[in-house]
Parts: sequence; C-alpha cells; structure tokens
Amino acid sequence: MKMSFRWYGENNDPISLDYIRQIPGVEEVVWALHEKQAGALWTKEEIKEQIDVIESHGLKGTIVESVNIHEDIKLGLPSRDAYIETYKTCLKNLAANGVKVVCYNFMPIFDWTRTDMFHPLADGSTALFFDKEKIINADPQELVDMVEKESNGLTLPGWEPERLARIKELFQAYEGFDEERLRENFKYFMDAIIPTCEEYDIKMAIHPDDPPFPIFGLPRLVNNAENIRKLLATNPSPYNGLTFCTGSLGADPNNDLVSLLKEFNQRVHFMHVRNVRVAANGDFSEVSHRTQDGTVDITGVMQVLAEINFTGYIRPDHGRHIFGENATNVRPGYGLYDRALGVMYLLGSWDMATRQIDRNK
Ligand code: DNO
Repeated sequence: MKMSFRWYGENNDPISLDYIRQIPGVEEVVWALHEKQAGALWTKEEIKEQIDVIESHGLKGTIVESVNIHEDIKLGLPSRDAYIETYKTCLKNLAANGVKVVCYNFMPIFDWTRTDMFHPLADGSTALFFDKEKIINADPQELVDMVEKESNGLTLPGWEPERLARIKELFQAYEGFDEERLRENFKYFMDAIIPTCEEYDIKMAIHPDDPPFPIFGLPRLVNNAENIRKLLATNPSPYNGLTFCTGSLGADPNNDLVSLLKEFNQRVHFMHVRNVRVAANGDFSEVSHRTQDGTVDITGVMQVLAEINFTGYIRPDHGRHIFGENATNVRPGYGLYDRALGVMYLLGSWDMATRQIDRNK
C-alpha cells in the first residue's frame, strides 16, 4: 500500500511539501496541473517540472488526480475524437515521466457537490456538509455562487471558473440525457484510450459520483454495486479501474463498503478514505476518519485492504478544519491537520490488521 497526500502545487496550496513530508508513512504526493482546463494538453516538460519539485522534497509523484475529461467526451459530441487524442497524448507524457495511475471522473458538469463548506460540528471544528433538501430545491447557480464565496479565492477541483461560466449551456446540452447514454459515451472513451494505457502501463481509476445519487436530474454511473459492475464491464481491461472513495459511496447508506471493496478490489488502483455521518433524512456531514465518528466502517475497509495485501495507492480524503483552520487559511476539506490524523488512523488500522494476519499464518 502506498500512502499518499493530495497537494495542489506551489503557490496554490497553503500546505508545503516540507510539512507533508513530516507526516509518517507518506511517500507519494497526489498532484495535478491544476491550471489546465479539461481537454488541454499536458506536455512532458510541464509534467517533469512538477515531479521534480515533488521529488526534491523526498517524495514521489507517480499518481495524478485528475486529468479531467472534456465535457464533449461525456456528451458524445463529434468533437470528442480530437479531445480523446489529446487525452492519449497526456497519458503517454505522464507515463514517460513515471506516472502509473490517473484518477478522473465522468460526472456531468459538476464534480463533487456540497451545500456548506464550513459546517460547524459538535467538537467546534467545521467540515463539508450536504443538505439534501436544499439541493432538491436549489438552482445550480445558487450552488455555484456559494462555492465561489466560500472558497476564498482558491480554486476548488471540479469547480473551476471556466467550467462554471458555462453552467446554463451545459444543462441544456444534458437535457434528456440518461444513464445509458452516458455509459455508452464512457465506453467509447475507454475503448479508445485503453490500448494506450496498456501499452504505456498507466492505469485509469474513475472516481465515484459524489454524492452517489442523481442531483439536478444529471445521470450517475459510479454510485452502487450494480452500476460499478456495469461500468467495469464496458471494458474488461484492468486498466479500466476504480478510485474507491469511501466517503462518496458511503453517503448512500445502502452501500456496504466492505462488501463493495471485497467485490471490486481487483480493479481498485486508488483508495480515497474518509468517513461521513449520514442522517436519517439523507443529509450528510464529513467527519474525522475514525469509524466511530461516522457511518462508514473505516477499520472494516482497512481490514479488507490488509487481507488482500493491497499494493495500490491510498490517501486520506477530506478532513475537518481543525486547530485554527478556517475559511481564510484552508481549501475546504484539504487542511493539513485532520488529513494528517487520518493518515495515522489508516496506517494504525493497517498495521494492526497486517500484524494479526501475519500472526495467523
Ligand atoms: C474532491 C475529490 C474529487 C476528485 C475527482 C476525481 O475532493 O475527491 O474532486 O478529485 O472527482 O476526478
């Protein structure tokens, strides 16, 4: 298992690589060229420059999150072929620099969605929060305005201003779009890139839909066992793999994370581990990584990883904002402290589980 930590790049992340390096067990930095729009080319030189910075701090940069998919690919427009060619070149350029896994998503228009970025928790910290009722009644534009207001000038992944400027037009383009059509477009994309992935040994790891149910009428592809089965079946190559995000999938209480991981682990290349507390009305709050603090069985998930001797990448996902972190000094969900505590919890669970397995041998 390769422990990693997400980092937004120099002059873009308030957290330095020097700090990340001090978190026990972290070997890898999960990075991206965040200034690049979906569909843009990542050159070999730009990639190398970023990896050099990471390596100069004693860390590795062999996993990327995300190389975003242009909306025309998801929509299946004729222009998709040109974007797919560029995507393939990105993959080749990443592979040439030693990158092994690419995390991405296939969600229409929005990436992850929340209604509140600094929701107060009982312990005095704050965390990302999702109010289901509010979303059902909201106009997508209100959500965009909220995200802009609460992100304090730091661009949030998946909420880039360029993407948000096109909201109305994109909603029109997706009118009448259903799951089947989106899945067909996914298959078209996957079938086109898999030969490149296989040739250059670079794996794709799709991120689940967050939240794992349709919002604003937009279809979902990666949200439960049945849909994940269908998605993986579109192209059976192991290079068509998953990012297994416990927080995203766990926001639907019908998803049993331990059994999902048991079923799909052969195709899981990247683990995002965090906990959520789901309320009876469907609202959910992000919480600490600890199993008892939420409704996701985090230690159960770590036990499965230990049992299969997981060799892929893992990162603590979002954390609460604690120890003085707030809207003025942190990117929502991506503070330093709670994610660092998360690393220790995940490694502690892993160490105990693997030790037990060794003893029983
Ligand atoms: C949120 C992240 C997502 C994730 C993308 C992958 O914090 O987990 O933005 O990076 O969905 O493309």
